[in-house]
Amino acid sequence: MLEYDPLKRITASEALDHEYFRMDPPLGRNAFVASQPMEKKAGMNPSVPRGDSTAPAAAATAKKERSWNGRLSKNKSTMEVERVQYTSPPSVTVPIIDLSDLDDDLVAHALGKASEEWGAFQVVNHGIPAELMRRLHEVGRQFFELPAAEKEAVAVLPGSKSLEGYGAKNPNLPKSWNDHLFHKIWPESYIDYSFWPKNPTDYKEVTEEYTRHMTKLSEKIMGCLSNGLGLGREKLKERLGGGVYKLGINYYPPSNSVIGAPAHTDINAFTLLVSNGVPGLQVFKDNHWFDVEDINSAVVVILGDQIMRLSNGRYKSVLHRSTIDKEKTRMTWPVLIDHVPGMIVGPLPELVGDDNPPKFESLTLEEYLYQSLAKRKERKDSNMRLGDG
Ligand SMILES: O=C(O)CCC(=O)C(=O)O
Repeated sequence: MLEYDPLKRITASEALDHEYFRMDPPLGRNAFVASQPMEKKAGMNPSVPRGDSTAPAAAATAKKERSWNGRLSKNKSTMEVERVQYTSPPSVTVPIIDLSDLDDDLVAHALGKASEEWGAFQVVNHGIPAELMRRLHEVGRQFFELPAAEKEAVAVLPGSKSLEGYGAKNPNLPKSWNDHLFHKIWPESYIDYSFWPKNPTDYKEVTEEYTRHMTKLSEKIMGCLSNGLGLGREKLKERLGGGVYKLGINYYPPSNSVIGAPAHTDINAFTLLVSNGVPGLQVFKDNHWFDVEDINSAVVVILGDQIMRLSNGRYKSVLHRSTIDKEKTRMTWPVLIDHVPGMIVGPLPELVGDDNPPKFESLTLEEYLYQSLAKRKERKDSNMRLGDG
């Protein structure tokens, strides 16, 4: 099994093999090139603490500030991802937006700004009950702790392109950088319950309740994102055709590997992600990887390629990745929102004009997915021709 062993060199194409199918990697391996080290605290030797849990004292004191970074080795055909500790992270952070603020215009403005500058933000006071979050975590954990044979009862069907179901980590399969579960949750007519676990028995009830809250939150966010573009609140929701919602659960057991989810942008419209409190998500901005602070009960909003296209490039599709903890299991629950099949993925007509021509082609969702996945494959093949395979 190929793992991102910090001390082992891997080729670029091996790294790309780990990219998730949702990735249309505009940065591909450049993502690693660009992730040059952030400034280091004078006197710290970054190579000393790397991958060492027995830890020089500095490792403990700087734990909160720790950040992982990918580094390209001098030899262009190989890539080394190594653990590097930085003690002077940039002082800015992914914006945190309080949704309980009564001033809707202010909230919409903050969301729009974060979407333009980062393509990611966190929302707090979103109205999802803490008890529901606790139950969501609990049923997810219980499912992943079942014996393999029981999880296989809802396994991804062999040869299936939908990727719905349970999959164990497998470097030869797309979207398989970790153990995961993935299925549609909304609208009802799109759901295939055969991929929903029967064990634990309250999985369905909890997931349905969570879905009700997620659709409400997502509609609020779409309203703000529309307003941020100077459009009516319903605009984005209409363009998505109301949206199709999928729930993923990512399960990263403790490991000495550095990277859990490799760098990617999301091919969907946007993603609402919660974690079990073990940090690891990072977003890329201005040539730096930024740790996303793990805030109890916050929902991280990650904008994807579809929103970038709708907004004609005003909103960013953020490159992100996640790291693995050496001691604790990390779990995340992304809810992915997509256009409904048949809807047009392309710049909103209100946002284009003579002095602002469309930056993206308008395609149906199916054409768009086909093209994005084909481009991804092309890049991968070309990397192999360049000898990185
Ligand atoms: O688990 C994480 O922190 C990130 C997961 C992710 O990027 C994804 O599921 O697309």
